[in-house]
Amino acid sequence: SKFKDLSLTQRILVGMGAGILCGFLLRQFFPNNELVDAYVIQGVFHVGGKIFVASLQMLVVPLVFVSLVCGTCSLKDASTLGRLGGKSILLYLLTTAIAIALAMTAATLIGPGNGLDLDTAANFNATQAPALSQVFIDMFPRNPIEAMAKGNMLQIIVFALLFGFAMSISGKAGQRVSRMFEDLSEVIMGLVTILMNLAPYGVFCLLAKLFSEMALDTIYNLLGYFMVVFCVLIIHATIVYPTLLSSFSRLNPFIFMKKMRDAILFAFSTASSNATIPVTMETATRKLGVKNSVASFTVPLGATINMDGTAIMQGVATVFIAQVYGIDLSIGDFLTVILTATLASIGTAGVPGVGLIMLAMVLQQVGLPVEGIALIIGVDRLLDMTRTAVNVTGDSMVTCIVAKSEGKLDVDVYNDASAGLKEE
Ligand code: DAS
Repeated sequence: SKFKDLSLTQRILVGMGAGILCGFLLRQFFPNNELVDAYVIQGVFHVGGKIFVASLQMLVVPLVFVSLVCGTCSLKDASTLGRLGGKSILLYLLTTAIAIALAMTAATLIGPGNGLDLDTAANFNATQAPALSQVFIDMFPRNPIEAMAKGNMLQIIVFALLFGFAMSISGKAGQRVSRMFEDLSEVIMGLVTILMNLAPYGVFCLLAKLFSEMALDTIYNLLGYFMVVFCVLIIHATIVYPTLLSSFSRLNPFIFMKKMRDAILFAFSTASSNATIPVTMETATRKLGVKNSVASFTVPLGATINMDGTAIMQGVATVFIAQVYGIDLSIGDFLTVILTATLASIGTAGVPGVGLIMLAMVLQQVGLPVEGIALIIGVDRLLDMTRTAVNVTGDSMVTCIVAKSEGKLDVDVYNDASAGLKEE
């Protein structure tokens, strides 16, 4: 019963700590043990982790569609929507460009790839990320049910915006439907709260499996690359974001980071911004006081097009690979990487490992060997988890700035330390 008395965040941290410890112990005392591997690691941990992530992903489409329809319907006029869209997209692209510029500067100054002769034996089959023009064409769903079945976030966002706007101009019928959607939204948020209680067990399985299989020696001989990415991620989240948040919106960044803990832990454990959307939405609306009409738009949009953490990895990886292959990057190449990585993040969903797929597109743009990705795959999982936590933090930070600028952030709720906790 002591465990039950802990807050959700504390229970998640216990689950993570136990998972990491258990992973290390299994790796230490039962290395290459078929039974342990088959029944414990591939059995309990793998299945448990997959069920946990799937249960979160199960909520994403209904939650995003219903809350965005409600949000759009309550906006009433298209000009507010236009302003919301403009501000959030501009801030998302700006923070991503800052992130990648910071990353490339750090990697160039530190030079983690200089003088390294790593064997590039492993090869990497680069699956193409979509071209930007194709992304804009694909934003409009030919079949909204198909878009939902496939979880195509941008198509769901576009359909929900149109549907919600149509409701707001449909008089009585629209009002009746919107009341139903408001109730549906409440029920789905109730589902989120239920599933969040599964988190300690889910993150235990995810981390136990990860740390029972992680070959730490790959991190060792890629320590330079690993540390540069990790440090820039931490700097971006703890210096750039608080600076932007306090200068753009006068909100206390310490309160923000404290309230973001659950969403950050979920993003880190699942390495998926999309799977974390339910928690990010719950955090933004119930803990940070953001009105649903803003969060329902900026959170799913951010999870799809805003990936500052990913851009940081891509910036460092591009410079690192160029250094390993002894290729000099010109200023033009730097700008190309910044533009390509920022635009590449628009077309890809926030799921595990998508950063590497986009990196292939960036490397091709500057004529670097794509197989250079094989150099860094070994340490990508832990970096993916960390950069996903930064991606989600960036989405929420822009959400707060945009909401505050539109007068749709309840500052009393934001400053109330206990806001949103009673539901747990
Ligand atoms: N895991 C991706 C996300 O969910 C980020 C990445 O792959 O870089 O945001």
